[in-house]
Amino acid sequence: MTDQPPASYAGPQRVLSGVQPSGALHLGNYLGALVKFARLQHEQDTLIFVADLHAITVWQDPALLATQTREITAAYLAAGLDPAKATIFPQSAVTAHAELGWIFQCVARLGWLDRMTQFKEKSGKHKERSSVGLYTYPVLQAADVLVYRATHVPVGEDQKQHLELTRDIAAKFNHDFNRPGFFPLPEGLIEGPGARIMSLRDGSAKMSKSDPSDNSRINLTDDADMIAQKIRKAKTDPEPLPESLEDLKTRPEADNLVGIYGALAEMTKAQVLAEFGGKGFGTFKPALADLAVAKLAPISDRMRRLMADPAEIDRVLAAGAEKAREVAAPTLDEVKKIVGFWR
Ligand code: AQP
Repeated sequence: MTDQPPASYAGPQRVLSGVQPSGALHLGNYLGALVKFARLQHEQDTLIFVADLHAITVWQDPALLATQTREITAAYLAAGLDPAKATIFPQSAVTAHAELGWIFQCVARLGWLDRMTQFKEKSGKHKERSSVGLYTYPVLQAADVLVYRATHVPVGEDQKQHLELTRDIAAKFNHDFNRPGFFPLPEGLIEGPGARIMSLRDGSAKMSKSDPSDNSRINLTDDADMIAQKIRKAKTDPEPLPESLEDLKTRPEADNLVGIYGALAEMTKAQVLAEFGGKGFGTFKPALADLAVAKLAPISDRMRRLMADPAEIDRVLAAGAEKAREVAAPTLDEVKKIVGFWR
């Protein structure tokens, strides 16, 4: 009897995610991604990278990119990632991402990429002038995940569609090369109170690094005064906070601030409303500002201290890259064999 490969992925469970070094991190990145990374490292084998290959899909000043990579690493460490538990590394230091990325470009279909809403948002009116990389970046993202055969991907809600694409690519590869179960179909770890933090200036737009208004976001590097000022200026309506979740749904800005309070205090929105329902923003905003400062100030302090010792950050990244290369190599080797490349 010949050995049949298992019909579904039967390998180890593994967590993989990353953040682009494309600007200062904000509260959305922290709650939607970093908090989850720090929790998951205690539960599963966890790899977290700094997505510098993704960052250059839009222009990055070469004189700043390495420093920005160290800054993201400092944010990871300040948010509680421990290099003894999680593998932390720069994406560009593991060439297997790009190699598998190319193979996946030949697996993914143009029609799949045409449906990606993030490209439409990011390229805006200047599609023809966007880099090809910006268009194909979800394919590289599939390679980021699958080169480690990661089974779980903690991300914010904006990445849901890209994760679906990763699953489609994995399934098509497994099918086309008749290797059922070779790649896992990874699951997103998206749910949670910080999955979609919205802009402080517009409750219908997500908080984003590239929003031209700095008042739209709370940066992890903002000091206490700045955080309080941004929350004071946050767009709201004149009504007091509602008593029920139902009434909150029709008030996007209030909903966002209640969600932020809940995520920072580890409370549900219902619990926040039980405390603040019926009270005006004159009461709620100062309470939110105090909470945000109490939670974020220690993180920015730690980031500053870590950034004062870039050599230590480089040691973390170099050691992480070596470990990541070791994990990725056997999968890439096997893929090359499966595809039929000369060896
Ligand atoms: N507003 C958000 N709420 C919750 N999670 C968010 N994330 C981003 N914005 C929010 C999550 O943060 C992780 C890292 O994101 P990224 O830097 O790799 O890319 P991004 O999603 O493009 O982040 P930005 O801040 O919005 O950058 P720009 O402005 O460049 O587009 C991801 O897990 C993301 O889901």
